[in-house]
Amino acid sequence: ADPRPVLLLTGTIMDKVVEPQLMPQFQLIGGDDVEGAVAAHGAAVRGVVTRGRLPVTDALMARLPKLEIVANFGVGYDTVDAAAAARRGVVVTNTPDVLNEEVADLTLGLLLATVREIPQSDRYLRAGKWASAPFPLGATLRDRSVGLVGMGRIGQAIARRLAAFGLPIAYHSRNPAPDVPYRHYPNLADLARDVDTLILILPGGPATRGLVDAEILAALGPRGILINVARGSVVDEPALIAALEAGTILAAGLDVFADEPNVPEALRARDNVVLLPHVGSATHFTRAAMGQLVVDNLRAWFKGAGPVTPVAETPWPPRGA
Ligand code: 8YV
Repeated sequence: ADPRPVLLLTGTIMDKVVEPQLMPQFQLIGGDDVEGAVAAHGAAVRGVVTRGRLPVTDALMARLPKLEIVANFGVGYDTVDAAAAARRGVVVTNTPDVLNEEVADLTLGLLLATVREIPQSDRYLRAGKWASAPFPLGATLRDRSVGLVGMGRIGQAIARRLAAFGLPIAYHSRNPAPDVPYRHYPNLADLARDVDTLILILPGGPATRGLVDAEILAALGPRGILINVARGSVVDEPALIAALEAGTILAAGLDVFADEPNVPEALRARDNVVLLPHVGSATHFTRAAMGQLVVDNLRAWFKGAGPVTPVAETPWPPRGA
């Protein structure tokens, strides 16, 4: 029998970085046919590698009795039931830190694109409208103050950039972040009322579902600009569309959506939104680093050295050990 540990891949992970490195050391199953692989070999699976397209639920883990580790490609692991993994003694890893600066770069790009209407200006020029009239004057960053929702590692990288832009910064998160000089708001509605620009960079999942709703958008107000580089689930998307249509807020820049890759026509048809296809970390450089961290976690785990980057729900060594 093949002594290599069996890993279940829930789809393609990163066929130029991850799979070629795993292949010599592991038996890879799944990919295009997860259901078939689980039905045939579920009892042998010791690791799951996922990119989040197929959720790693408690029900899936129940069919993998030898499961030890779920390695998530991505810092956000809202598609993995980490609490259930913890109950089962399964460690979950993600890919933190290696994408902080990349996502923060893209966030500032999306902020500038939205406030200064960069894609709209480009469309205007291409449509041949420049010769008849200059592009209409619009909003600025110069009179804005920014509220970050989430002040984790990526949030802090965004805040450093905003500080260099000379913008006032405040933030909301469940607990104040240590060593952060900005004002902390325990209540999101209060933050939304006090700023005119909100940037969402917090984890998805049940705890934050629908956090930005009609009330928060109303508090942000008619000058309001919403930037979301977190998860689509954090925003009540119909409420956002209604707010953009009614002028409750001014504009939005979105890299993430409720039902990716499906983006509501109501958003696609609007001119006061900038829409990106979830590209926050999507560069050769950073995706390679993320892929390498997935590989490093699996290699470390299966040589008995523990995970490199376990998530908060499954600390290593385990609590009480
Ligand atoms: C990836 C992300 O798009 O890291 C994350 O949380 O959202 C992205 O970097 C995704 O996880 C995998 O494709």
